[in-house]
Amino acid sequence: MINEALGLPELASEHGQLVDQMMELLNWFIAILLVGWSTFFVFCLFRFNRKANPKASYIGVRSHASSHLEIGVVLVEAILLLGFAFRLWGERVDNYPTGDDTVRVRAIGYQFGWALHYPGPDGKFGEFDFNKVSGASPEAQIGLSREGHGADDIIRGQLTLPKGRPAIVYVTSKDVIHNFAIKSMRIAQDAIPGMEVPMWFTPIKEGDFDIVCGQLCGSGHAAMAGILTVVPNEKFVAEFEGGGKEAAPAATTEVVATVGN
Ligand SMILES: [Cu+2]
Repeated sequence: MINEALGLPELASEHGQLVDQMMELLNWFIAILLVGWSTFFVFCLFRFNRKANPKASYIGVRSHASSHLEIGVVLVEAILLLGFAFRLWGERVDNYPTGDDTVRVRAIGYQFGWALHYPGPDGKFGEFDFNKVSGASPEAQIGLSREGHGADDIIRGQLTLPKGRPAIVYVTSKDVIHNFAIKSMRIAQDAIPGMEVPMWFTPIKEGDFDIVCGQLCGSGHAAMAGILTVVPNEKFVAEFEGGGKEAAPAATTEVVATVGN
């Protein structure tokens, strides 16, 4: 209820329900704290004003009510952390997708955009060649080599994923720290140069969802907005996995890569 009032983007991933539940609880908890402490503050303004207390008390409060309140707050926070946050985290870590239907994509952040790198029909990512790096296109940004496994790789400026299949996005950066954030999937991961960190989720709704850069990364930070398009599986297989045909050896595979947005 509070989530909707705060304008949380549409939920479109399998695990997102748990994230929303936790946010809903936290928002209620914070709302109660806000009302409680604000009321107490206003009460103090009147109860301890100069007129009611012409002479200052050097002893102060003797009741332990505030300590008990504080202990209560700590307890509720411990329940939130141990009961909900840890459970959510445990579920995330335990459910790392390993099945054959898992989609694998690399997301490389650069100033200022994202290159989405699909392994193509052979299911294997190509290598990189530093001599090919330039700013001409998302493909040139990462300097993909078209030799070997890279021959059939597909590079896009936007992300496309199939509905209902677990997806692992390996997030990294070419230059500074970015953050690959897809709010509707309730997921975000820092893109750190030199590290490739997997983040995974299962889209459960077709449609277009916003991707943003979640780390202030320079003057073009706001331009790093992208779109995740969730499509039916058949469409994804036809476009990114060679139509489900047996992968041909890389050397003879036709180059199906398209460049740009
Ligand atoms: Cu960025």
